Amino acid sequence: MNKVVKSAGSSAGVIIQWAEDHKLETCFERAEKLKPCPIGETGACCKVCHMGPCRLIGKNAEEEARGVCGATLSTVAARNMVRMIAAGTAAHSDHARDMAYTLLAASTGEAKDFMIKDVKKLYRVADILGIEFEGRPVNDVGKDVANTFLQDFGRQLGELNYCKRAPKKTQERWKKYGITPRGIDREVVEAMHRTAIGVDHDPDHLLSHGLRTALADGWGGCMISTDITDILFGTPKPIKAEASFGIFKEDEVNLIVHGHEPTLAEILVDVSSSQEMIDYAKTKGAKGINLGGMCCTANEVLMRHGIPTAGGFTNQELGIITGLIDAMTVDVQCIMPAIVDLSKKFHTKIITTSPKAHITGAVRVEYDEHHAKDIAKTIVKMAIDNYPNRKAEGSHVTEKFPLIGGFSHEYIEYMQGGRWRGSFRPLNDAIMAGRVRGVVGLAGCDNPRVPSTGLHKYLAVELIKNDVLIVSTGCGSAACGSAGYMTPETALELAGPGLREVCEAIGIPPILHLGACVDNSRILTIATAMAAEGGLSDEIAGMPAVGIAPEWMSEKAIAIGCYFAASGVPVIFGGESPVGASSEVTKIMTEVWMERFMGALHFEPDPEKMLEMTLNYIDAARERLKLRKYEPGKFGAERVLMDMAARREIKNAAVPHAGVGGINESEG
Ligand code: SF4
Ligand code: MSK
Repeated sequence: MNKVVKSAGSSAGVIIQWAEDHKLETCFERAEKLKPCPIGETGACCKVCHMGPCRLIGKNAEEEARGVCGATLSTVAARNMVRMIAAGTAAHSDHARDMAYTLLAASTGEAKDFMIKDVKKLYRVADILGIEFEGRPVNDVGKDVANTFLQDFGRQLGELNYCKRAPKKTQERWKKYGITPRGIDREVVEAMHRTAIGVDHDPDHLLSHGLRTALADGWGGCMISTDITDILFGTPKPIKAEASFGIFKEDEVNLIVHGHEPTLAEILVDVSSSQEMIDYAKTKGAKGINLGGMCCTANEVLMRHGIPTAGGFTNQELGIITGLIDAMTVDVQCIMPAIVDLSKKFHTKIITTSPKAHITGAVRVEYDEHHAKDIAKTIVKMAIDNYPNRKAEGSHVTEKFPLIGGFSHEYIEYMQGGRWRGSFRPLNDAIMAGRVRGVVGLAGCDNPRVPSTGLHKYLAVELIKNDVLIVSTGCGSAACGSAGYMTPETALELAGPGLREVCEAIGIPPILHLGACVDNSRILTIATAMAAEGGLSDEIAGMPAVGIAPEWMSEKAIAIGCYFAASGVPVIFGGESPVGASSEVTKIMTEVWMERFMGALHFEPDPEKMLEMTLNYIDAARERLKLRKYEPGKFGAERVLMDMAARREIKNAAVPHAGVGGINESEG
C-alpha cells in the first residue's frame, strides 16, 4: 500500500518520518486517528442551548429535521457560520486593540521601548482619519490616531472610521443591504446575541449580520492592526529572508517567535542582536543568537527585518522535533497546545508571553509593553542558558530557500513608477492588455488533513503559469516561501509569458508576500487603489480577482473570507463546507451574495476544480469589463513598464538606494 503523504514540504516529510520512527505523535498522526465528526463538519449540529446538542440529520433533514426548539437546519448552519465569523473577528480585532494601546503608550512615553518609526505613515493615517497633523508634535498626532482607532471598538452608532477608505460604490452596496459596520465590539456582541437560543432564525438575516461583523474585521481590526504596526515598526519594503527548517543553526542559540503579535518580537529582534547578549551566548559555547519565526509573528518580523521563518502552522511541532530550538515564545492564535508535551521530549523551552494565553506546563514570562526590553532580555537569556542542554538527537534538516518579502501596498505603488510616478496604472494596464490575466489572494492556513502546504503549492504554480499575479499572506506565504517560490527567478522558471515580462521589468517575484493574516487588509487597500486608478472596475466588485484559502482551518480565515465576499471578491475555500448540510445557506453564500455584492464564499475540496473556478471567475470579470480576451503570449498595446534604467532617468532628483533583486527601496 502506498504511504499517505502528510506534508508536501520536502523537509517536513523527512521530519514527520523521523517522528514516526521515534514514536512521537504530531498533528498529522492525530488528524489520521481523529476523523472529523460528519455532523458538525457540515454545520448540522447545534449546541447553543442545553436542550441539545441537537443533530439535524436524516434523509430529509433539510425539510423535516428540527431541534428541540424547532430550529431548522438552515438556521442552525447559518448560526454556526456567524459564530465562526464572530470568533475570527474577535481574534484579529483584539490583537488590533492591543496595537492601539501600544501606539497610545508609545505616544505618551509610557512604553519607553517603543517609538513611532514611520512618521509618513502616521501622517497618511491621520489624514484619512481627519486628524490635523501639520506642525504638530509627532507623539500628539500618535495619541490622537490611537484614541480615534480605540473609538472604533466601542462605537455604538455610525460607522467604522475606515469604511470611508472603500470605493464609494462598495460603500453604497453595504448601505443598501444594511451591512455597514458600526463598532467592532458591537458587531461581535450582536452576532453572539443573535445566534443565542431563540433570537434570530432567518438564515439570510443572520448571515447578513455575519457579513457586517466580517467587515468590522477587514476594514476594522485587520486594517487598524496593519496600519499601527507599520506606524510603530515601519512600512515594509522588499527584503531578503529565508524559509524552511534549514534556518535553524547548529552552532547558535535558536530562539523562535511564534503566534501573531509583533510587539514583543520586535524588541526581541533588537535584544537578540545586542553585543551584550551575543557575548553572553558565547560564554555558553554558542557562536551567536539566531532569531527565527513561525506562523504570523514570523511574518511580521520577516516583513520588516528579514528574520527567517521556519514555516507555517503545521511546522510548529516539526520545528521542535529538529531538536534545535532552544526556546520558543508563543503569544496568541494558532499555537497548538501539543507543543508543550512534545517539547519535554527535547530540551526546548516553550514560553507563553500573552496575558491572555497560557498553556499548562509551559514556562510563563508575561509580556508588558511598559517593560518590554527587560522582558525580552529575560527571554533571550533563558534561550541562551538552555543552549548547553541541547542534545544531538532530533531530525536535523538543512534545506532552506531564499525569498523576498516586504510588499506593502505603499511599496507596490512605488515599484510601479518610482518615487515621483508611483501608481497602480502599470498593473491596471497590464491586466487590461491581457499580460496579467488577473490577481489572486492566496492566503489562509496550512492543514494536516490534506498533504499540508500541497494545495498552496499546486495552486501557486498553476496560477502563475496562467499569468495570474499572486498576493499572499499568513501561512499561504510560508507555504510558498518554504517551496522556494518567492523569488524573481520563479517568474522566469514558472510564470506564463505575460506575467514573466511584468515581473522581469519590475524585478519582482510572481508571488508577493504581503505579510501576516491581519495584512489581508493590504489586499483591500490594493483593490481600492486599482479601482481608483481606472480602466478596470470602479469598485472592488467586478475586478478580475479571486481570494483562495485552500487549506483553511481557523475561524479567522472564515472572517477573512467573508469580508472579501462582502467587499466584492469571489472567494474559494478548500475542504468540506461547514454549511454543506444546508443547501439554502450554501445558496445564500454563493448566489445571493453574488447578486448583492458580486462576492461569494464557496467551499471546494478538489484543487483542480478550485483552479478552474478561479480562472472562470477571472475570465468572466474580464469579459464583463470588456477587456481583451486572455490568450497566453498575446497582448494588447499598453504603456511600457519602466525598468530600472528608465526609472533612474526620471528620478535623478531622488536619493538612490541599494536595490533588492532589482527593486529599489521605498522612500518610506
Ligand atoms: Fe437544539 Fe434549539 Fe437548543 Fe440548538 S437552540 S441546541 S436546536 S434546542
Ligand atoms: S497563522 S490563521 S494558521 S494562516 Fe496567521 Fe496561519 Fe491560519 Fe493561523
